[in-house]
Amino acid sequence: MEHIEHLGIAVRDLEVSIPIYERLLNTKCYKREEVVSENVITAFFKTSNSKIELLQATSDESAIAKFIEKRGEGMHHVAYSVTDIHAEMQRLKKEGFRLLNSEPKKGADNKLICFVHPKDASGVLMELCQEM
Ligand code: CMX
Repeated sequence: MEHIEHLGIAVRDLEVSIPIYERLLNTKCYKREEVVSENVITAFFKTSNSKIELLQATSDESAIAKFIEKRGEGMHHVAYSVTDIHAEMQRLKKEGFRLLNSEPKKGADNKLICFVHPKDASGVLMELCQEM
């Protein structure tokens, strides 16, 4: 695990939340991207050395829709940058962490990603991400 690559925030409506984050961070959203496989649309913000990903569900089946229904809008996941996602997945598996996907999948912003169950990380959904 290298550094926090981004923080993921679940929102109901990007049209509402993007302007809020633009005013809050004093920077424009630099990218919007739909991840069809995850049923989400994402919007990204960068500050000097940090990145925020807003996530809006595109269907009721989305993890984001379920999360918001249960817990409301807010912090959804913490993503760590890794150089070798396969090696890191192997290591975490050996350490007894439950991985939520058995193979890395393609995420937003040119990343290969894998999630670790929040119940194994003190209530925080963790994401590994490797630059593609
Ligand atoms: N952070 C912390 N806890 C979470 C959570 C989250 N993001 N999502 C769910 N939980 C908690 C629930 O509150 C619940 O806790 P309790 O049992 O104490 O109530 C527990 O985890 C199980 O949740 P659930 O609602 O019964 O199970 P779900 O079917 O919602 O699955 C999870 C939860 C994490 C396994 C599922 O959301 C998942 O596989 N997530 C990974 C994929 C994902 O999140 N994709 C969207 C983002 C994509 C992207 O970044 O591009």
